[in-house]
Amino acid sequence: LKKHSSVEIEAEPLVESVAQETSSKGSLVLVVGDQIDRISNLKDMLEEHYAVMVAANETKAVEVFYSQKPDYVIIDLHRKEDHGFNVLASIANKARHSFVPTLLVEEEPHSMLRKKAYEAGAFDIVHSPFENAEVLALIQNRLELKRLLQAQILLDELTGAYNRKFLQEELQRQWAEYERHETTFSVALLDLDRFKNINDTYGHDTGDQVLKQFATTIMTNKRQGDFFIRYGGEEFMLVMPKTSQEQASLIVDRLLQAFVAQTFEKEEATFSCSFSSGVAAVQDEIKHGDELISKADQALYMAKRNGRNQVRV
Ligand code: GH3
Ligand code: MG
Ligand code: MG
Ligand code: MG
Repeated sequence: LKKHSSVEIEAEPLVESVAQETSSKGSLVLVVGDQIDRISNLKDMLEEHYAVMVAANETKAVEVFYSQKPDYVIIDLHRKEDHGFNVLASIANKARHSFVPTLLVEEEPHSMLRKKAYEAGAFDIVHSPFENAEVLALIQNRLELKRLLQAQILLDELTGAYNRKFLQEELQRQWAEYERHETTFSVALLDLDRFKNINDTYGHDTGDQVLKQFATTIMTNKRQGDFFIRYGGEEFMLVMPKTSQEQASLIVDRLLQAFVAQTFEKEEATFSCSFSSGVAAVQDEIKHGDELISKADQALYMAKRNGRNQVRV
């Protein structure tokens, strides 16, 4: 007998929403300053927890900031205040918009300098010499906030899947990777079957619960490193790096089996749900991410026409 998991719609929360792992490479901290002893103290302290890059002058600092996209920036003002403030001025806007906190290390505390620094966009200021543990805790707090804010703008609220903003960014990353190394990647569109019926029969709330459970099923069963995105109402996408069309179609088929094996219970009724999927991989004739999605969409259309509950390439 095949084991079926069953989901009580009226019962308390379903499975807790599953967070998708982001790339776990840890945070990158950029340290700006030219006083060797002070910088090496900072570097030693940080390197136990983060990847660290050092920029000794203004030009280098700005260049590294825009090319390496650090998660956190520390500017050691030392006595050359102007350099520090110039760096801050050059990065402040971009840093704010990508939630990158900036920390100034100052040598002589005076409030006008601190006021100027905050106005220029600095998040925090510490006075040197400082307690390593305290500054590390400060950085950790700020990085945690950055992570939460970023999650907020890239995740779909209902399902916890990534949103389309994330999709755009990820497709660009995958495309760049493909052009550089010719590593193929695949996308799949997943569209719930006859979902309107579920809403019409059991109500919108139940429809929402099914969407959540669908997302949870995909996120717990997908491979680590694949990205699951809410593309539209009841339409989702899986981006599979370094994956051929054949592999991708097998993976999605496995996800489909996992999903259809589940039953939902609403009051006296028991029902299950399926999805249809169209898979496409990058190939020479595809010149743009949109073309790839449109190819997957055509395959999805065929899957629907052919009776639903299936994966097509
Ligand atoms: P098909 O198999 O052809 O895809 O049929 P379908 O009924 O799934 O497709 P259709 O496009 O006709 O209907 C999709 C429905 O999904 C209509 C819309 O109200 C519903 N829907 C979209 N987003 C949400 C949502 O967030 N919550 C709920 N409950 N329903 C949603
Ligand atoms: Mg439809
Ligand atoms: Mg549908
Ligand atoms: Mg649809």
